[in-house]
Amino acid sequence: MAHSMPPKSALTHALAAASKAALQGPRTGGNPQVGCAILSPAGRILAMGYHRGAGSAHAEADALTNLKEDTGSAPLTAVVTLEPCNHSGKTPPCTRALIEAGIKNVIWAVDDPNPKAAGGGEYLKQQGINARRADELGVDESVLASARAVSAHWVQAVRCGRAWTIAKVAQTLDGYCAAQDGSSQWITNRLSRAYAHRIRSRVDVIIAGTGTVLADNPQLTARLADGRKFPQQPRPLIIGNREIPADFYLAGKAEQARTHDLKAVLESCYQRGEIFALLEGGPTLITAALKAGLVDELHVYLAPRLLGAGHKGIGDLGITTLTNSLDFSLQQVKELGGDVFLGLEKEGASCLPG
Ligand code: AOF
Ligand code: ZN
Repeated sequence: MAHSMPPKSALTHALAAASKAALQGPRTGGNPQVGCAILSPAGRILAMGYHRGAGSAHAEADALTNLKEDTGSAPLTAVVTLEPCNHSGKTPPCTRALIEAGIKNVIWAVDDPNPKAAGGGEYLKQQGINARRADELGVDESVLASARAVSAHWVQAVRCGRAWTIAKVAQTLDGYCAAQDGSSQWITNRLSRAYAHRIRSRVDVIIAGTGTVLADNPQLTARLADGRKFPQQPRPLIIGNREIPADFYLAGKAEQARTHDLKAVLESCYQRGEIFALLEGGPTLITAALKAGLVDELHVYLAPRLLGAGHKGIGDLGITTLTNSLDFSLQQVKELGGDVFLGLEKEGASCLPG
């Protein structure tokens, strides 16, 4: 039985607010970004909360802490971007916290794919709470889509058991990442490089092949133009068998996965709580990742120059006919001081069921 549910428009507004609040939490660190709004029976937002990362209060608990108004026995509603958890992990179950706080309606946008925490909705129903997923309630579709987008990468990482993988390619208009003599610093301009560093600060782990490490001696840190480091640094990881000389930046600083099994490496990243992996290069690693269907997101930095020959940014994918092309959908186009950035996501073929 519905306990005086707020009107649909108020639920839509609350879900939009919860999605916005969720994004205040950290993207990296293994836990999802989650936001929560507590509503009065009339649909007024009484409190907001969001999750501040692994080990800290969940969004629901944070919102309940922020609920200062004495609402007596009024039947309150919680609107959450993710299904409330039903487990004791680093924090106690949110289902119980919501019930104890006297919440009567619980609405969420996305089912929790984590088998350890899932089932919160069912449990709430068994306890007599009116627990419903937002799509059953006619909440505005575009607001629902934004709410799903908040945790979509985390959801896919949990379902696939591997990190969401971004591949980066910096190349000329004709697809070269280095000239015939191997010179490659710098194909793209300063603004492109600054943007790429910002992306580095938004991932958990940054992976480079031994070829690139030996050729470029990179630091794989996220830096501002003046050399200062972003507060959030990705973990550097080298993949491949070749030895890295002791006088290289990453020698002794980065772990080396002495394998070519990228899938296993991405699975072990997920196991240690890393949700976003950035494949920094080079072409061999990126090409192998594309061939293996492991690239979820592709970042292409296009410099307005031609080389006509040289080393391709992406190598032979073993595709011989157009119908077998690897297709992406365009998410973002950005002009960066004459360079063009394309942010793309893989079409279909994800490990999501259905
Ligand atoms: C979060 N924040 O706001 C919600 C989450 O180890 P724990 O106790 O922090 O539990 C993490 C799991 O709890 C997470 O994988 C997800 O399934 C669920 N919900 N997690 O980090 C939140 N509501
Ligand atoms: Zn929880």
